[in-house]
Amino acid sequence: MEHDAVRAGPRLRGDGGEVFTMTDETREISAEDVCVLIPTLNEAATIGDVIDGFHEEGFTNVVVVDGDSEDETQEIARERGAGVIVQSGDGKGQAVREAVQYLDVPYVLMVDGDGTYDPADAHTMLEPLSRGYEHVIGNRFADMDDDAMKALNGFGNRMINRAFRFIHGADYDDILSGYRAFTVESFERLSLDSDGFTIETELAVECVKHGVETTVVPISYSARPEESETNLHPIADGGTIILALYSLAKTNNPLFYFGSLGLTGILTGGFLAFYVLWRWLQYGIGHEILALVSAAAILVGVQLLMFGVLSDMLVTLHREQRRRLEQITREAREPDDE
Ligand SMILES: Nc1nc2c(ncn2[C@@H]2O[C@H](COP(=O)(O)OP(=O)(O)O)[C@@H](O)[C@H]2O)c(=O)[nH]1
Ligand SMILES: [Mg+2]
Repeated sequence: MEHDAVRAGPRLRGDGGEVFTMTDETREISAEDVCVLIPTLNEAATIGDVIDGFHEEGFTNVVVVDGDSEDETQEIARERGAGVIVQSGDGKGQAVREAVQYLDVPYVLMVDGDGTYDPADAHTMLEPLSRGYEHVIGNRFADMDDDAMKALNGFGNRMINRAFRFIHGADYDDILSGYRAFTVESFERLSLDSDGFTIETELAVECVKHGVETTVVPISYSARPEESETNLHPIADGGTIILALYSLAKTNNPLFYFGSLGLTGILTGGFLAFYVLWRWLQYGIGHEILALVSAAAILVGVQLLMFGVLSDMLVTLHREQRRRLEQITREAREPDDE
């Protein structure tokens, strides 16, 4: 198991230490090999400066994937020399998935169009890719302006990161960060289907699941300028993100997914059983129906728990096999190493 833990980055499940299996050679990443990908929806206030910022850092290939903005976003982007794609569907997730299909470079640097991320951090973001990492997350908590995140959003973010660590067993510090650098090849290995703001969550979970070499680098994060407005609704989108975290656990950590359902059943049944027993002993009143419900809840709960244990075994075996397959593929690709 420890190799699996390795490929998924540092894990907290206690199933192995952190030993990287990457090659020692580093490859130089030139700016031409990178596409700066900016999903936008009504970002006219900031998009111009964001594009200029990346041009100044030496990135000529800047692509804006727009969700049919009602303001001047598309015109400004074209004026500043960025490529503009209009997404065919809705949501940031759909936009990013669609845009990556059109790219003909090996590396993508994805960033918000709202001016909250710093183009000067681009090189920090890309550097790990030159060492063989496949996915890089910019950690906003490393250097965040005091007013960049509302208290509620900050709290929600921390809770979500904690839940991710617990459920998916990897510590990525800031899974909801919009600043990402990745190889197109690793992106294509992930099975992504989220449309909206769950795309970052799905990226993080899929990286763990598919053993994408992932790392985190510190970046700075500032507030949106006054005249620009977020598209994110903290309560609704926060809820969707937490639900996504949980439902993605089905194939990544089934013991948690089914186990938590099972435990809920067992605890509810146990509580009912206790109540029925107490009423009968104390007052001589019998609650047949409740007793039946309690027994059913406990039975279903135990079954779900067992199902979780079995699925966990399947997932573990599957990972083991995938790791072997990957090893064989690697060895087949480098036959003259020995
Ligand atoms: N193409 C596209 N971009 C979107 C959509 N919704 C949000 N975005 C962009 O995705 C980025 C992140 O969204 P933002 O509102 O900044 O979310 P926040 O950073 O969590 O506050 C911004 O550049 C938005 O303009 C959408 O439906 N389509
Ligand atoms: Mg943003």
